Amino acid sequence: MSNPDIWKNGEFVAFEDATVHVLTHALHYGTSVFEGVRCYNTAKGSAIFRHAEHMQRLIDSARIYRMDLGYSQEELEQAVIDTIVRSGLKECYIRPLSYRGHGAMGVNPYNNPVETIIAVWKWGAYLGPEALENGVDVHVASWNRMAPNTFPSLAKAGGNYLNAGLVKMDAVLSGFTEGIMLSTSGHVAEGSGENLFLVKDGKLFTAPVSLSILPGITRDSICTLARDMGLSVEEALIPREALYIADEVFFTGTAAEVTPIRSIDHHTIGSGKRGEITERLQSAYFDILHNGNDPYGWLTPVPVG
Ligand code: PPE
Repeated sequence: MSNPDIWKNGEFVAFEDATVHVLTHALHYGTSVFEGVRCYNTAKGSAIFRHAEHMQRLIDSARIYRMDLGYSQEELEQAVIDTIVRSGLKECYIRPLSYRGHGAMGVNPYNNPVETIIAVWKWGAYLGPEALENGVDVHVASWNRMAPNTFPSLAKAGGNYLNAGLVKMDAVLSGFTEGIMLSTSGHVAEGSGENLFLVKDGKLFTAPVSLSILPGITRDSICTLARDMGLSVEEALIPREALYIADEVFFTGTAAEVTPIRSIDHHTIGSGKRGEITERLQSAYFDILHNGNDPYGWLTPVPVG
């Protein structure tokens, strides 16, 4: 099957034709904002997980960077649905991206048109096929998360991922699956493409948004699921060494879903197996995504196929 058509500035173009000029502003200065969303082939039909929240975050990211997308949230939501339907994919990863195109060179982003594309593709388990069950081996990254008031972390911007890419390359070169970033204050922040939760004595802890993390939509979903199970969830300043003595640690993200962490800096976490609370939260999360049980109204049906 050929690659799905890409939605670009309101029209569909063939995958091969969805190109940009080499003087595209975003290539030179990182001036793009994007989203990562998943559509699941649930037992009740294809559905996008937390579609409105993702499109709202795209709009917020654009607002922070003074980019006028030229589309309403409803139009963007519909464009995503149309792109999926056209692809025929019952299940896919969705990548909306808005960027400063080709206009005037120089740092000043004004005078470069804002372009928007939506691409979809099949994307399996982000951190490896066995990661969801067996967990991943990670280390604490030598690169920190950006300092507050440098790069806005509430914007999911292309430029932020230069930092994430350094973290990921270091991890891979050292034989780990992922790196955990500390904040500039030395507290546990998040992974290169995931938020992080720690479980200690039956309670969940995760970094506050003020540590320059991306406010993850999966993070928010897991907080809700955990609280509704009667578990305590606290946003806290987590010291690095608390990771080593945690009972359970796991990543959350659209791509990574809920991935257990098996070891950190060669310290085995808990028993070295997926923890009980991690497993309960994973099951609750997948019950929505796989079985289509949706008590929170988090699924948007997509009439595909
Ligand atoms: N932190 C970062 C830095 C991040 O990139 C993501 C998502 C998250 C946390 C989790 O956010 P959310 O998806 O809303 O729960 N990372 C996206 C991109 C991954 C990629 O390699 O590309 C994703 O998971 O879609």
